[in-house]
Amino acid sequence: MPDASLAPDDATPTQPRAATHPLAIAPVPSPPSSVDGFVKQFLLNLNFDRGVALSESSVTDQYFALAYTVRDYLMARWLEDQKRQRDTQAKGVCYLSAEYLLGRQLDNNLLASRLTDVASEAMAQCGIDIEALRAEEVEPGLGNGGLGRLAACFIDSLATMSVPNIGYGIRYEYGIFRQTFVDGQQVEQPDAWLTYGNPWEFPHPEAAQTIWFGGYTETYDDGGVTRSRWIPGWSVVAVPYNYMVPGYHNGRVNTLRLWSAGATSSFDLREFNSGDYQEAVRAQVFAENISKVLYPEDSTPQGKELRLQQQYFFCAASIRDFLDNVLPEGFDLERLPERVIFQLNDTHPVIAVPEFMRILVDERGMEWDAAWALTQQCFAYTCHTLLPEALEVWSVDLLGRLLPRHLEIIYRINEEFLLEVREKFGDDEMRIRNMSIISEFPQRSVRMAYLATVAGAKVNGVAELHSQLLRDKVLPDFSEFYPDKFTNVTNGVTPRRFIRLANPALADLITEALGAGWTVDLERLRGLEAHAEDPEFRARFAEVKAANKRRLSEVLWHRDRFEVSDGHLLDVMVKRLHEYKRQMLKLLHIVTLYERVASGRVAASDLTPRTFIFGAKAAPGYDMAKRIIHLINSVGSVVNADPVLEGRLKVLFPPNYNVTLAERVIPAADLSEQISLAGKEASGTGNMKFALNGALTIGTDDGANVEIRELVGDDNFFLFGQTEPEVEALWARGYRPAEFYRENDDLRRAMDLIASGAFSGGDRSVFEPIMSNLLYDDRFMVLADYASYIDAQERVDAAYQDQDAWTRSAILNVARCGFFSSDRSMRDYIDRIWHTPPAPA
Ligand code: 26W
Repeated sequence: MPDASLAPDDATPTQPRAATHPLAIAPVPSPPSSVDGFVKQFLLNLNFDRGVALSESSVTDQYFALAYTVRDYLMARWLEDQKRQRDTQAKGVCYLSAEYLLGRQLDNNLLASRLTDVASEAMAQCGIDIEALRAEEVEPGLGNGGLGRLAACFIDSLATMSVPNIGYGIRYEYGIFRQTFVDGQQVEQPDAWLTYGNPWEFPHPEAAQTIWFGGYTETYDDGGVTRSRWIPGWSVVAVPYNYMVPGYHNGRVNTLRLWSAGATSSFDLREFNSGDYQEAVRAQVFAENISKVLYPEDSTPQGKELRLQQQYFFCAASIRDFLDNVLPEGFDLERLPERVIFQLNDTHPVIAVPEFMRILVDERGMEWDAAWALTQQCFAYTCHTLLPEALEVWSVDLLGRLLPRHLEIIYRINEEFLLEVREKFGDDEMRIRNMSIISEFPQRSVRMAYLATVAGAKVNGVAELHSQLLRDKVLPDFSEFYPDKFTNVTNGVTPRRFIRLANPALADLITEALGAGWTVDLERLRGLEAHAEDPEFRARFAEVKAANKRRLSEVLWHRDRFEVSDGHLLDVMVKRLHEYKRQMLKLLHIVTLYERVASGRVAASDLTPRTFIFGAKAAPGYDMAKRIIHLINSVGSVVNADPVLEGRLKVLFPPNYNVTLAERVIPAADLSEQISLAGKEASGTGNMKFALNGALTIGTDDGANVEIRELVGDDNFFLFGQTEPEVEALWARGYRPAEFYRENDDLRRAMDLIASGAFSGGDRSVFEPIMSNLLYDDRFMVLADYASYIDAQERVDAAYQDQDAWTRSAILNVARCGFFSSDRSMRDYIDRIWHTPPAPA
């Protein structure tokens, strides 16, 4: 490890340059929004930035030039917004998130800036197929799943609602792994998304910051007061990369700032001077490692040192960036709560709390109590889970080694907090131990969720049920101690990406029926209720769905050589592979249908034709999840090839499910599978996307399903399974899955068929661990909900027979789900947590 008692750094500070040209007071205006203007700007970019003539240009050149052109149109607005923000000093949101699952940028930015048609026409005039350019974009997969995609929806909504916001995060060099299947088994490949460069980012190496780690602390006398200070041991630099976040049709552009890690140049210099070139390179590599790769675990944190380094790296850079560069010089810190709220997206950025305290107390000389009072106003925490194993903890050992001063600060926060607890609850040692930010077993560690709860002005869950369980089950002592701290904000999704972009045909139909305002006022979808009663509208809606299925079919053929048969019910389960989400329940349904026909108990002609689509990545170290993927693929191979089914059941598992594929799959779906064990899925957001695109949900009483069902009505939702209290009661009585197996004929046959090796070339060992898990050791009670699930699927089959009634239900789902716009989520955050007014125009 490089030693570093070097001066806090050598990166040249940027000097604000005086504006000398008359144009310097305002940004260069946007190019004219005409096809000619666009073509000209595009050719300029192609020639001057890519250095090629149109006749010689590759698709990559053309894509880059197009992206630069769209950027050019947004630039004036972006610069104006940054200036406005500096001038008005309005309160803004700093969203701290380790993940942003953005999806492709080109279409989104065209849509936001009203350039979609102009760009298509301009490309056509240049003899370019814009579709080929769209396909050229590699999506930035800087997130695992729901939490990362939620962050992307939120920053879209904030920009659209003119709320000042900076999204802070990490520019991973490698995002979520690319999934391939080899013999049905998941194989991970690195996601080298930056290979050809990224036209959407603006690197600012001159604005790099030094981030310190390690070392030790010492006390010193400060005019009679004993203070502590940190003598760090080594450092890396954090280079900001800025991304535009355009609002929809409102001329606003916010900023997403992602940090990339590099070596301080002092490293190279010192080592170079001492002649150790190899060592200099090693230091470089060591530093770059920090932002090298996104951790692909999405629920069980591994407690890896590098992950803590990532977390501190981006939090320290972001807090300092805000205090030093966003706030005006000499800003009175006492007024900070009027200027900013730091929203903690899960526990991943919670190390920002002791970092903020350290800056205020150690660097700015503020009294502890004053600094703590500020912290408790400037931070808020969102929890995204209910699984106890997903709550992050860091061992004191590791924290003390990597961030010794932060550990001291956490200890002090805890000490003072526990004193308050004693004051309120008395010396109830059991309770003190339960509430301590430091846990003692199995090793002494810091509970980051507790730290966030104590530090935050507010703590929120992400759906009504989740927030209630958070209060009652996960943090009951805390909700008693801080009765007003806990609140709910139900998740939402952006209608720009998930309706307008993903489902243009539906968007056009809605606009025709309701006018254009719904894109930013999604409750207006209510107006569709009346149209649901109009047979002609239903026919057109059904035609949109059919067209979306054909479009998906083309995509899957092109991508994976899969065929989607006409007239099939499209039954879709896309989400991370996790036992609690219960892909196995879906699979048991499929095997049941197959077994009934294969055994001759049901005629193939009696089956409702269905195509099952799965999309799911498993964490590379999660063996059970990977085995389930293998089983899905194996069942698919057998079912798809067996003539006994007469082509009436198909199982498709396109690899590498991502945002781009989601945008094609969701609009085509008839049935949305949301089948987690009640009390385990915090919210779900896929469920909202499907309902808004006119799929009906088969789901448990879990997460946001509860609210979807309340809104769409029982007649338009296929509910099954135990409720959360029923789950609790069954656990208390003792869950004996083998009894369900013994007593349910269909279930036993399905499981026996899997166990017999029918899907593994006769090998009984491959899937045995899955079967014995379900039978003896399943925390997620798959077998307990099987009968109810099969029953609900039979109701689905029956309902699907009446296509017109089904379509009516689908329309009502769209009409009644306007609540699930992320614009509404943002309003709730603003009202309940942030108290940020929209920036004045
Ligand atoms: C490796 C540590 C780790 C742990 C948890 C990484 C990432 C996570 C995330 C919290 C996983 C996640 O995406 N959670 C999902 O968040 C969504 C947005 O709130 C919810 O809709 C989902 O229910 C929740 O599972």
